[in-house]
Amino acid sequence: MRSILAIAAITALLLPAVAIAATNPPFFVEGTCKELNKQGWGNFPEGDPNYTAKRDRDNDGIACEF
Ligand SMILES: [Ca+2]
Repeated sequence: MRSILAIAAITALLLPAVAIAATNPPFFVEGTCKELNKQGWGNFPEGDPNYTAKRDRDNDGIACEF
């Protein structure tokens, strides 16, 4: 019983981190903005591994806007 509670507590602690990580990949992913947006990824700020000038056509510092 105690181990089940420990697993539940650990899961509750880790879930928000997983949700944040799933929002945008922390590494560069290949693909066009259209493809990335379709997967729910986008709005990459400058400095993000997925920010490139090519993906920021309006040059406002945010790539692949939704
Ligand atoms: Ca932009």
